[in-house]
Amino acid sequence: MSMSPIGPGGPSLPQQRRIVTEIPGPASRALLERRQRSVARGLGHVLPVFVTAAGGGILVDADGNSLIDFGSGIAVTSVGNSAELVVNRVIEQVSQFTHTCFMVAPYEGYVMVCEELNRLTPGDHDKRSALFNSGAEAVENAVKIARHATGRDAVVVFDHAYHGRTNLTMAMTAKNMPYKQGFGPFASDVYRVPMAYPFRWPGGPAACAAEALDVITGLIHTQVGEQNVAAVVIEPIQGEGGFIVPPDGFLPGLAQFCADHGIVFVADEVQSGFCRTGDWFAVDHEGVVPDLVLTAKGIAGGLPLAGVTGRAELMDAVHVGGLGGTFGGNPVACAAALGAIETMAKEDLPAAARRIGDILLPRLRMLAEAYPAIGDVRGRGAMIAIELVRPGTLEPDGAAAAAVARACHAAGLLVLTCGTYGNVLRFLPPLVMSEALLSEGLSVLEDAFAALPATAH
Ligand code: PLZ
Repeated sequence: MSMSPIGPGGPSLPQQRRIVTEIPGPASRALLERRQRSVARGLGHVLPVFVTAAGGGILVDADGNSLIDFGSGIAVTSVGNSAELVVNRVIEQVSQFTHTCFMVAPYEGYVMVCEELNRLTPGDHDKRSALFNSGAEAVENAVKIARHATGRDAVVVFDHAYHGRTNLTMAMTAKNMPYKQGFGPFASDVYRVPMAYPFRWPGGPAACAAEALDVITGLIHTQVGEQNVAAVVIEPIQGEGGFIVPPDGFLPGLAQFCADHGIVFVADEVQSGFCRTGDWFAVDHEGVVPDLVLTAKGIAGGLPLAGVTGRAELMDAVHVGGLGGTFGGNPVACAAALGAIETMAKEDLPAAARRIGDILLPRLRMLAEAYPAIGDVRGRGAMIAIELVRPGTLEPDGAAAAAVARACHAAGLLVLTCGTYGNVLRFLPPLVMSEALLSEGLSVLEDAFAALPATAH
């Protein structure tokens, strides 16, 4: 097969911002009108430009605008959009066969992805994996496995957590609007405890790890009972909830508590995994070895795939036929994952993510000095955020975050917001983004702050 890029997209797309109409332009606006008449209102858009091609860290829209992508489709296209090895493997697979259903007649690609997951996830214990379609499905299945293996019901989750939009994962997700409002009743036996959130911890960041562990283990003891807890599920760096990085020592302490009480420690690495934070997995930073690791998003370069990987004795506790789904581990998605993982290893994308952090963090810290509305600069690798507040307070300023995001969008930089209070701007560039493009994106962001009304800073 030819290794030359195939489409108008892919890595050969010029890595340059180029704005030729207002954003969104007339072609996108016309499509948006069709969209309003045909697509359910419940699906929102961060930036309503209709994409026609994408490659590396650039999105091209229907009006011919080229935008810098600091979102990666919510942390998915870490290897770049339409990455060469992903495209080649997908084309090869899609022309061989598209689907059999792994539960009907298996194929090697599924096994290869599981072998890779078992090899790459933390710990050298015996592991097994199972593949699904989405992050939420991975979370659902982790809970099924943990409950089956322990014979216990309770699941412990955290303030600011995001785990998905299915019924069980809505119960596990913290934020009401827009995720849960009107969608109950929710699944039972889900218990929420505080998150170690250094910026907002009442006792201050230095006390946060120890105090949070005390509060959490105390609540579990008094309100749930350790012996009833099947799993503690945590995002090692929280994503939708605000890119909250727990203080050093917190995750190891939590993992130890779980080990002491026979609780399955589940790391939801759906957003933080696959090189995003500068390690293959965010828990690697402190050498934490979860019992189960959940992956999705970045695993397959943009195709839908998710995995649950963990201790063989937990994974294999489930009876034959107890796990599955029609499309889970689809052969095309598996081929894409193999191409994405090969790219991550070949191009050393953990190092690329660290380099991105080294470029973003100093510039953002300088920006925070100029604009006291930036209350916190945080993150690791290429999972970086700034939290906006009313200057000199902890009061969240979601309006300022929205205004900055709007100004960035108008100038051709796609940024995402997040956070329980909607006041966090997050930066998730593809890990292959060039330094020049990163730097230009930061300049657009700096201009957006300069254009904020003075009352906001
Ligand atoms: N766990 C940690 O970040 C998905 C949500 C976008 P799915 N985050 C993006 C939205 O508004 O729907 C996510 C996550 C973590 C689980 C999930 C769920 O993954 O693939 O969206 O189901």
